[in-house]
Amino acid sequence: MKEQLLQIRNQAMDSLDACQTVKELEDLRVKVLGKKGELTGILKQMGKLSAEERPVIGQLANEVRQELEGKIEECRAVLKERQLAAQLEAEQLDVTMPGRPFELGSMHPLSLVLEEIEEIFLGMGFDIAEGPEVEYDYYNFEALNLPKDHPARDTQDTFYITDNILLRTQTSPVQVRVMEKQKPPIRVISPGRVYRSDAVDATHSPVFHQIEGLIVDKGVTMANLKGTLEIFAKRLYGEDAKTRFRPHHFPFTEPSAEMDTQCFACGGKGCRLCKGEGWIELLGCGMVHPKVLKNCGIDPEVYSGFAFGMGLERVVMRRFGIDDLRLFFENDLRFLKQF
Ligand code: 2NM
Repeated sequence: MKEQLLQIRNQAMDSLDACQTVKELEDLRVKVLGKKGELTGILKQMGKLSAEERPVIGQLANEVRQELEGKIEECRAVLKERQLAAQLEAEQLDVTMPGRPFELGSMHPLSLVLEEIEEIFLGMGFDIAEGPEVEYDYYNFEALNLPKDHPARDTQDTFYITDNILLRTQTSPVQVRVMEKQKPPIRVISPGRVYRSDAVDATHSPVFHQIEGLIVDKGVTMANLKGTLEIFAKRLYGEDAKTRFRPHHFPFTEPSAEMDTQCFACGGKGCRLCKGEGWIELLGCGMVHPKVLKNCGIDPEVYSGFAFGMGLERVVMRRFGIDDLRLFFENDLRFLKQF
């Protein structure tokens, strides 16, 4: 029996050294030390032994068990470590690999100049107001003193959605909404997309951008209008910028005017850029018509105001020497990357 025990021990020791995985090791442990294992098999035969032999063999069996258990745990630790090392090797990340390349975008030229203009007016105490692009006929025309038979309401210019709903042709409806909601003093600009049913060419697009402005308070005069817009022109084009006002007509203002800036290319002598005029139109403006104030719930006997409006595209085209409006809307990266 002693021989058997030693043989089990020696065989198990050899098999242990050959184990490659934790699973193999566990199988071996069950085979030798488990409830139905080799060592247990020996112990079950202890009854056959004499009273003298029994404690000797018993002690030996315990020693073999302890020795094997110790060795198994040793092996288990080594194998676990080896397994972890192999896993870490297999899942290694190469942190020196180059990342996926990406391209940095740039501001659209319209946004670039719009932000600049917004900053100028914010600096003069204006707020920025926004409103719907799909608008009621009332806000786009009626409230602004454009009667039903006015040529600017012609279906040739306006995209109608239903009889009384349309795509706004200007951003003034935003200002009508501000005047309805807010008591004077009012000082807002309203930048945004507007729509006109025009065929596309180098100077026309069915969608373009306007910036309109409005001040309403007690005692606002034409002098305030001129002063404010002259300062705006100087902030936009430099302190040397020269301006002039010409009489004009808009249904929503009375009196009305257009403001020109002296051509910066020729200094007013007349050139290709200003078409020989020496001046370039920048914006339309005027004192808000009393009927418009009244339509918006503001008493024209107490309050007065001035308003103005300009097209963003033309300002940006002049700034960067862009000769075709379509470039703004075609999203050609060769164009956009230049800004
Ligand atoms: C322009 C020219 C002149 C204008 C008028 C108003 C409102 F809502 F107050 F009546 N907003 N914008 C206006 C006046 C716009 O654009 C060329």
